Amino acid sequence: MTNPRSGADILADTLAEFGVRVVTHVPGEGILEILDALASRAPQIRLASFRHEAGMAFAAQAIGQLSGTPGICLAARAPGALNTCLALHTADTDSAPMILIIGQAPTETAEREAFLGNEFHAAFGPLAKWVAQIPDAARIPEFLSRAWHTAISGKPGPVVLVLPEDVSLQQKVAPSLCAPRRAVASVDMADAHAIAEALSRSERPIVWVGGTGWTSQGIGDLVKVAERYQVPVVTSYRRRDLMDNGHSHFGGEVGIGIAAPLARRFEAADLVLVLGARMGELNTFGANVFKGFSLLRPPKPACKLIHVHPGEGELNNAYQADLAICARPEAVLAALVLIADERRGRDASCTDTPSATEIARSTWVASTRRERAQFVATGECPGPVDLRAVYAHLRERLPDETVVTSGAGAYAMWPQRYFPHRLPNTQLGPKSGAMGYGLAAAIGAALQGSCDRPVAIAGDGCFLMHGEELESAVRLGLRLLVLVANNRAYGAIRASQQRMFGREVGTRLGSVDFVAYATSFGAMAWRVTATDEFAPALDAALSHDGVSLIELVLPDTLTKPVQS
Ligand SMILES: Cc1ncc(C[n+]2csc(CCOP(=O)(O)OP(=O)(O)O)c2C)c(N)n1
Ligand SMILES: [Mg+2]
Repeated sequence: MTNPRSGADILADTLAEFGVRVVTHVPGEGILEILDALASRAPQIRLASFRHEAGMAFAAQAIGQLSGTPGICLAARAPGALNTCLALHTADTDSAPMILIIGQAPTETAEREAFLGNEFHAAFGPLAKWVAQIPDAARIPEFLSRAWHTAISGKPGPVVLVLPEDVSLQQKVAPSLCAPRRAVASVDMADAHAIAEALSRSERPIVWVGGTGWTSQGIGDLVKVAERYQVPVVTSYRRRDLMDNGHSHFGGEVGIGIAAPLARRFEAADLVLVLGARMGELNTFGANVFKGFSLLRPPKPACKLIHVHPGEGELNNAYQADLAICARPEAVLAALVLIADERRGRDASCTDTPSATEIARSTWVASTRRERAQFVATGECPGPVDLRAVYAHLRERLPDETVVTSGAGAYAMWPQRYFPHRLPNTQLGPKSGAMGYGLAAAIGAALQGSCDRPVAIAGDGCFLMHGEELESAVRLGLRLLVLVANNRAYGAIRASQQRMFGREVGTRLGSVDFVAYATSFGAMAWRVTATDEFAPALDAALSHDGVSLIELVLPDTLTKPVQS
């Protein structure tokens, strides 16, 4: 464009040119010009105002994770901006692309301890992939393009752009740009053949998938690889949606709460092929131990380890892989499908008698599946509300594409065990362990249009960390459902205190009337005190064209499911 425009207009135009459809925010000093400019791009860009910066940033994180392109949020100067820290940390741990744009005090006040100012490089440097202050309105498209690329490339994550007020006001000529496409590292065919060979020679392999940005082609190829090579597939913590949990080759989920038989499978495995997953502490918890790096022994596990990840910084960290490949997992899966098809064509004329290795591998797949089926069919839930029945019924009633979110707490381990996912991008749960995430993430999913009615599952503690966003959801006219598992306690922490000290300190919570709380914001709400009250409450909640909440009244002592 050849006409001078204000910095705020250049930013709004560039976001529109990049295809951004939603910008979340809490208004305030430093971003008033930007909000005003964005308001004139409606309805192409929807501005969604939140009650708390954590809420708007969690929502942007969710949009980024679901869409694969950066979720965009706007925060006012220091107090607003600094409220987003946990959401940035969550975007980092969850590999979710997002861009936080912060209004900054005018440049003329630099180094004078400006009111509401902050040195954002120092504050956000450890949390974001890149923090940059834009010095000139003419360079806004350039900075946004680089921020976009940085957020989606390698291991996706959060980027922070700081825009001083005077730069928003500058009148400059700036270029028009399109959003940069993800630069995809492809895989060397020799490496792909080496992986195919390792899978074919293995008797007890595990394919472990994780990470974000998966294409539908990649999800389809994953199933083909599982079936053609006869391998069980497990997912990273809170990425159970990467494979249909009902598939004959789905073996479960690693991370906190891993099923004991699955952990034993890792001890017995002769090959672990990791595709897109991060091999940090969270994903390597052992069974019944709150401790990472137990699933596989660092730095060199007993089995052969092949690790594929698009971010080179994720490779050869705590674990040294026998083969470390910097590539998108989908590229490797596509190559493996190709190799399997070629082999099938070549071997078509030969007799189809399976080798001893192939028989061993099929037996391994079937027994992994049997153990998984047993894990989800067993266990008990004491008290008048049987959470097993609640989640079974919820699964039955919700469409497969429903996005289900959660935060942190013992309550989240019930859906983890008893609520299966069938489609990709239907699960959002913070790998950071951020309480208060679920409702805001569900709002993000609703704004993104990922499904008709996202469902947030929260504990009483977790929900009230950002329950105020119910008002945002009602005001924004969204359809969503919140389940609050109310045990009047920080139950997960109380359980740890009981285990470690034999007593509890500061983990008992007061009684809250969640139905009155929700209705005060304009939502509809129901209380469930016995299992058979859940189905009618859910019917009513799902027939409400707006925000619904169901409080599940649980025993004080109820925490996570007990592993058998
Ligand atoms: C923001 C934040 N603060 C503190 C914690 C520590 N923490 C983890 S779980 C938990 C209790 C969660 O309580 P609730 O949501 O009621 O679930 P419950 O464990 O009772 O099922 C706490 C305090 C955390 N993970 N995140
Ligand atoms: Mg609780």
